Amino acid sequence: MWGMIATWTMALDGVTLGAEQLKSNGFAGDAIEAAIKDVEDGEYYKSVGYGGLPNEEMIVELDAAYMDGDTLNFGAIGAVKDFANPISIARSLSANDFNNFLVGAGAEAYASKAGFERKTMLTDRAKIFYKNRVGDDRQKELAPYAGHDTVGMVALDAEGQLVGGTSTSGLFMKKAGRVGDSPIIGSGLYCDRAVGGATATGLGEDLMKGVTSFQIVQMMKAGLSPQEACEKVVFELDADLTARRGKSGDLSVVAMNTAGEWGCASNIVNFSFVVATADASEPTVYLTNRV
Ligand code: SD4
Repeated sequence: MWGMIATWTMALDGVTLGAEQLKSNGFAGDAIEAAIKDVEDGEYYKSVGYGGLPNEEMIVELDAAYMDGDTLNFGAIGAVKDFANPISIARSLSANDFNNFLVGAGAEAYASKAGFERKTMLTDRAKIFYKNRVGDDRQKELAPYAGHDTVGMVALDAEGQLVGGTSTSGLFMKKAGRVGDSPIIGSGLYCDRAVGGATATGLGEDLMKGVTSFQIVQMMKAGLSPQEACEKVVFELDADLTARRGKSGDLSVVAMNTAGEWGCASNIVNFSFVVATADASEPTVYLTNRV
């Protein structure tokens, strides 16, 4: 059995690439890196890599994480400017016993020294989005830009190895230095080879309040199916935040267990995600609606 699950329709080409590798007995970590790089290289995704929308200073700052469910090793970066493939930098940090999560200038110095490709990630198209919104957003409360599309993926390979990754430019118009849930192990991503993996997209500040991805994996460990675990964690967090604070931000999650069973849940309409499994002839895009 092998499988792969990813947030948002834009991941379809990347998942197709990753699934090809998994089908020919490739390592889940290689499938994750190839699939997320494909999304990072795409110019038209609002919250990932090249073309991702900038912060309030018109600078693209990128967050990413990689986690190996076998060793629980992880690598992560936050608020990194001008590198083509944050997921590859995160993956390389996962080989260490410490210094696994680097941010800002230190992360950039590490990536530069390690020879990762530098690239100007702000596109003309993203500048136009920025110029159209600047002025308005400085006065508004931070909110996820409508149509946000952070990528998070979990892959299970034929050997039973489970790896996950995330990559994002975070929230459009965020403050310089703001880091969301995506590189935070347990919030944006968690993988345990003995159980399964989960990843999240939405308002990082709220996803972090629920330590969302870790919770989903814990629920699966306690015996829930991936679908049950995703629904329990997302809908309980939504209800809890609404009861305590009068509102919840966008919360969307996907998960896969070590049997290749998968699940998803979202508190928004039309959250899309992509699934590839050994049983299906090709990767499929699904849409979820909260009922
Ligand atoms: C963040 N969770 O930085 C990310 C945003 C996101 O699609 O998921 N956008 O808070």
